[in-house]
Amino acid sequence: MLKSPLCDLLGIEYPVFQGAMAWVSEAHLAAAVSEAGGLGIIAGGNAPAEWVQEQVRTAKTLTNRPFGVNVMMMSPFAPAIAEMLVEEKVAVVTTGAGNPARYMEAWRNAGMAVIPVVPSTRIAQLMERVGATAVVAEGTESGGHIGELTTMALLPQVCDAVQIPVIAAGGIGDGRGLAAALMLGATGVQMGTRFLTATECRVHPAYKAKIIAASDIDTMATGRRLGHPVRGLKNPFMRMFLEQEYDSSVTDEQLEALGEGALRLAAMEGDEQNGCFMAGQISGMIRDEKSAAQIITDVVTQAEALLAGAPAWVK
Ligand code: TUI
Repeated sequence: MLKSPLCDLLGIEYPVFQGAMAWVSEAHLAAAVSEAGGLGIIAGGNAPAEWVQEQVRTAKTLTNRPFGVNVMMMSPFAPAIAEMLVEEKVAVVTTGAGNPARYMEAWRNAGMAVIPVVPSTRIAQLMERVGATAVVAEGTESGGHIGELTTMALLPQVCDAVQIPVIAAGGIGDGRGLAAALMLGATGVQMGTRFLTATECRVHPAYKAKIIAASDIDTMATGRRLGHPVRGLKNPFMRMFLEQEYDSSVTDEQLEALGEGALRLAAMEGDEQNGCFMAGQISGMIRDEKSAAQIITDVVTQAEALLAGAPAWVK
């Protein structure tokens, strides 16, 4: 049976997180993943604290197991969400797209596990210093807001740089990714794109269909000029954005404005023309929709078989 210290640390059965996805991972998906023995994570995204609180309360009615909430640090609602999470005594908080140092003391005093997502060893060490329980090292293969390093290069370097547990994210879609991540020093994995196509995920059906139809080369990153690149499926919106990005007569403010609301259009309306379908590079590996429980069972079973066969490599 596949177990890691992360399971004991968080009281979960399998070392598998469902990555937070703004406009996508709400109470039903998160609760299904936690019920299946992983860690489901509700995405705060840019939503108001009241909406996130509603999701937390719904998830509590659907599972007695631990689940998490992600705070997107660039959100104007981040301070209110941070406070609400303490009130609700959420088991795990993950953070993305910024530095959560100012909330760390309140969260840790409330007994919460705090697990920032980091794109570099420098930020991993900063998070450890300010009291993080663990970190998610996220490679550029991920969907959404990304760093520059690949998971293959980032993960062992983060593992060497900090003493706290490291969870791998980016480019992981099946048991091979889980087994490899453990070999690179991780204590678990986080998957976003794989869980976006879970049966319990309430995203627009066109979003799931686009991921299932995607091949290995069907994602691209835009927004490098703005300092926060975003990976998503190639489509008219992403091509238009890239074109504007290379046009020096377009100001950064105009470019930022172009991106606003595009993720909502993808997730809620399935708008192929104007939506930003954030997705990771493993989109090409996903062939079907299946339940969160099936995803976890398949990933864990495959990793177990690979790891059990590993002695054959050593003569
Ligand atoms: O946060 C993510 N992925 C995201 S957030 C998101 S919502 C969004 N929508 C439109 C534009 C931008 C965001 C969609 N996907 N991943 C975790 C992550 N965190 N990647 C990179 C970072 C990060 C970056 C800088 C973490 C910390 C950090 O610290 C900088 C500092 O303040 O020192």
